[in-house]
Amino acid sequence: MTDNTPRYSLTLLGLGDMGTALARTWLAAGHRLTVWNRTAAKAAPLAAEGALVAASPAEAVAANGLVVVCLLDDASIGSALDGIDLTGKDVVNLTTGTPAEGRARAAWAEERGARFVDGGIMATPTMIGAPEAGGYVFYSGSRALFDTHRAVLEVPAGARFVGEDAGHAALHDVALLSAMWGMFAGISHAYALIEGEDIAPKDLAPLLSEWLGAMGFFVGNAAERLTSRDFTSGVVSNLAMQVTGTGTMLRTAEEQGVSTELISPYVDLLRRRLAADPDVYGGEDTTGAILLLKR
Ligand code: FVH
Repeated sequence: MTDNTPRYSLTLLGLGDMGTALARTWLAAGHRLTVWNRTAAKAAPLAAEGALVAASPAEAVAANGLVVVCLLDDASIGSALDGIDLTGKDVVNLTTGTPAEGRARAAWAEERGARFVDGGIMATPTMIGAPEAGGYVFYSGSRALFDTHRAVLEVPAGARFVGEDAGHAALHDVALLSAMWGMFAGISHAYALIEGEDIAPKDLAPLLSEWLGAMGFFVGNAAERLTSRDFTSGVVSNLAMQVTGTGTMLRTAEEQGVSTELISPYVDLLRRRLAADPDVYGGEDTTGAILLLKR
C-alpha cells in the first residue's frame, strides 16, 4: 500500500478456507479488518497478521459500516446474524446460495435498514489475491453499495456487477458451476472408457483438452440460436445424425463395461427432441433441446 492508497475499514464474518483467504488479502493490502468466526481459534493466525478479532457477530457488525459475510450456507447467515442490529450497514454476502436465497437475503437486509449486495465467488481460495489466476466475483443487488465499496471488494479478486436483481449473482454463479459439472461428467466418462486399456490417461489428457477447447464454440453458437430462435440455419451437425451417433456412444460404453449414467440424461433429451417430430427437428442442431429442460 502506498501513502496515497485509501485505507478501508471492514468486517468479515466467516473464517473458513475462503474467508481466511479473503481476510489475508485485505490485511496484506493494509486495510483495517475486523473478523469474527464461530470457532474462535481460526481467528488467531489472522490476529497475528493484524486483524482485529471480535468476540461476537454483534461486536463485529458494530465495528464497521461494511460487513462481508462468507459462511457455509444461507442457514448459517441466519444463525450468525438474526437478531443483530444492521441499521445503516452495507452487507455483502459472499456465501454461495440460490437466486431465491439471494433475493430473500436482500429483503431481509432491507427490512433491517441495511443495503445489500449478493456475491458469487468464481474462484477457489488459492485464486484469491492472485489476479493472474483469473478468479472473480459476481455481484448483484444495490448498485449504490457496489459503487461505494468497489475498490475494497476488488482487492481479493475481480468484481463483475450483473444487475440490481439480488438473485442474479447466484444465478450467474450456479449457471457457470452447472456447466462445469456437465464438463466434469463428460471428462469422467471419457476416462472411464479407457480404464484398463493400453491408453494412458496422461496421453488422452491433451487430446481431451484440445477437443473441449475446439467444441467451446457451442457456448456462443447456442446463445445466438436461443436469441434468434433459429435452430436450423447453417447446421452442419444435424440432430438426426447426432441421435444416431448417441447409439454408438452407448454401445461403446456397453462394450467397455462402463455405466452410461453420466451421459444417458443428455442422450435421452436429444432423442426426445427428435422424436417429437423428426421432420421438424431432425435438421436442427442440439440447441433446440434446451427448450425441453424448462418446466
Ligand atoms: N472453498 C471453495 O473452494 C469455494 C469457492 C467458491 C465459493 N465457496 C463458498 O464460500 C463459502 C465459504 O466457503 P469455505 O470454503 O470458507 O467453507 P468452510 O471452510 O467450510 O467454512 C465455512 C464457514 O462457515 C462457518 N459456519 C458454518 N456453519 C455456521 C453456523 N451455523 N453459524 C456460524 N458460522 C457457521 C464456519 O465456522 P466454523 O465451522 O469455523 O465455526 C466457517 O467459518 C461457502 O458458501 C462456499 O460455497 C467456497
